[in-house]
Amino acid sequence: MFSFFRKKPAATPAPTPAPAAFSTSPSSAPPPGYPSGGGLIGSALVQPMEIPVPAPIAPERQRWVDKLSAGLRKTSTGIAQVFTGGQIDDQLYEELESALLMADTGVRATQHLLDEVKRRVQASGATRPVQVKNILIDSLTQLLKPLEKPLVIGEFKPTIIMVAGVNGAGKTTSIGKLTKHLADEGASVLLAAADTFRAAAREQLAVWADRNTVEIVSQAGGDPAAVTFDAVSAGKARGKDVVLVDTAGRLPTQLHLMEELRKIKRVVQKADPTAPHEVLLVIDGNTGQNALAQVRSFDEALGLTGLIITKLDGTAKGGVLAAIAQEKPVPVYFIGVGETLEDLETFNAREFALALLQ
Ligand SMILES: Nc1nc2c(ncn2[C@@H]2O[C@H](COP(=O)(O)OP(=O)(O)OP(=O)(O)O)[C@@H](O)[C@H]2O)c(=O)[nH]1
Ligand SMILES: [Mg+2]
Repeated sequence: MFSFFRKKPAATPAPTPAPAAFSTSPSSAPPPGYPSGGGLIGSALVQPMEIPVPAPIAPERQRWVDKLSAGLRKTSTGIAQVFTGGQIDDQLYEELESALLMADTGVRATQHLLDEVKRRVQASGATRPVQVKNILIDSLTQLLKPLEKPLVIGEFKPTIIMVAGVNGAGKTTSIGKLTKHLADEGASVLLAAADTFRAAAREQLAVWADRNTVEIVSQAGGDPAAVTFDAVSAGKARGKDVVLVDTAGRLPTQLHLMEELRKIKRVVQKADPTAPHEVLLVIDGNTGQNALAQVRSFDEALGLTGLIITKLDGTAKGGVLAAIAQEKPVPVYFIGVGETLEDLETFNAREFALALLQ
């Protein structure tokens, strides 16, 4: 069973899932029609080809992967067309390069994937474009794997989570969805309405608090750092499991607002020297290559521990996760594919690669 969060302390550490996503090992069964363990054709010893075949998705995740796949369709159609021809040639690789760049995979990640795919196509003796696609799914999975990490709840009580990002990225909505998942798993949550900039922001968070019957700390026209200090203190005093701090949207170029974020972090530390335990950046999946600049700037200001990528429904720029993995691999805790509660899920590299390419 997949869990939304990892709870600590666990009675026994959860076993790390075996990365047996694809049958790439030489000992695995060869594709039909190839001799197992090699065979003689004429005077040449022919080894079975090592062409990865994607393993099936866990049944309980299939619906989610279908939804992710539908959301990523605009990103995936361009890439899928590359593999519709009859042969593997320079044109295929050129088209693959353009398609990956168009999907906002970025120059470095695109080059990495191309090199990797070419190397493995040659090593495996693949002859059909569909085999190249399977190799690409596997290579993309490997590239994205370092981004996979569960959010740990329970190691600290309360676990203080700060959420930041540019305007409209989906911070408040993601906090609402997270609250629902946390509350469903029995965790007590307190919300801090530290977006004191927009009047409607407090109300928006209060709606999520009501919906999930969790407490909220907010002040009309208050200072965001003061609200946060009160919330962290209240979270400790009331024995909450999690305090989620919603901050106002801001651009990394708005230096005074970035300084305000640093101040919020400092007061969190004053209220609880072990905190914040998580500093999350929410990124709109339509952002494309600018997402990398956002990750770098917010990381420099706050020291990010994780990302939430929203709005992967309908984006043509889903390749940006590969760019993040290649250039600034901050873990992706959750991805969002819509506005409803079920539309936020944990990030899994293989699911993402399959949803994008299969
Ligand atoms: N399609 C889609 N819409 C989303 C997703 N996540 C959030 N939204 C929508 O994006 C809009 C902005 O979401 P908010 O949660 O208010 O964004 P925010 O980052 O808190 O915005 P500010 O506080 O104004 O900076 C809302 O209309 C959300 O419903 C998603 O995964 N998919
Ligand atoms: Mg908001």
